[in-house]
Amino acid sequence: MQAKVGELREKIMPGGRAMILAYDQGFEHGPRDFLENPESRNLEYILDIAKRGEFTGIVLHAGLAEKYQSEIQDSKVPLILKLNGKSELYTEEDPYSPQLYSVEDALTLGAAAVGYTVYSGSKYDDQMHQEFSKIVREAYSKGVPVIGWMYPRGKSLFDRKSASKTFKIALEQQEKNNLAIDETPAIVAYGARIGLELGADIVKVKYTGSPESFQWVVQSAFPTKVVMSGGTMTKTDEEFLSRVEDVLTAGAAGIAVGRNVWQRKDPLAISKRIHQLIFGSQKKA
Ligand code: FBP
Repeated sequence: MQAKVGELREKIMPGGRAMILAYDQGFEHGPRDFLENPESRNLEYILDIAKRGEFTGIVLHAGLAEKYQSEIQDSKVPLILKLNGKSELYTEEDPYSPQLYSVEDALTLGAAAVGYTVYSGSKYDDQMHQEFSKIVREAYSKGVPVIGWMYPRGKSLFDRKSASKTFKIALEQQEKNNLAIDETPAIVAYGARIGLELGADIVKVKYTGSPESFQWVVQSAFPTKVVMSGGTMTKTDEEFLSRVEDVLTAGAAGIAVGRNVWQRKDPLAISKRIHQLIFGSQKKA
């Protein structure tokens, strides 16, 4: 099974580099995310970007993966099935994102990998750590790589009530660098490390504001690979591209982003520039 995991890992991360298109926002945030570029509501439009932009994977929930199974296969863009999810409508400050589909469902849909969001720091984090670790064990027994969306958050962090030492370090970093608490290197690195400890192949984490701080995240997760999550669309293409450069400099494997690609006026243009940053030097080597 190790060989199969390696084979599929190479599919979504050729040569150790990943450029993944995230498209689970319709569930996580709702159709409001499509207002910026209304065409983005349509999976066929998104698949076309993924294919022509040479993305190494597309993240979907099971509904779309099932309805567009043949189109996804024809596109040859590897499917990454997101196994858990929650809507933004219920604004519980301690989030819990329950598992909705199984590794077996992912295999039936032809997925090359599975993904799961872990909100460490939420009062429900034990439940998510447990679900995630079971998914990892099952996925490995079936030869499927796992990506952890490692997003520490919850009331104790946001209300500044956490008594943890990590939180105290994070507060200092927040004040010094003007970052949100869940973007501080201490918190992001802890989330990434939990991903490693629970067995993830790849962890997807927030940007921490600089290549130096992101390097600590990459080092904390090693040998698990790290990809940067996108967040809301930056004002300019350059701003986003410079983040991509930063994380690559820090040793990240690449990115797994959505809105910063498909909300733009010309998603393909930015995709090509991202591709050049992630794979350009590799091809020359
Ligand atoms: P974006 O690049 O659009 O931010 O997508 C990355 C992602 O992790 C999605 O996979 C997920 O739907 C969303 O962010 C979750 O966003 P939030 O941080 O608001 O929970």
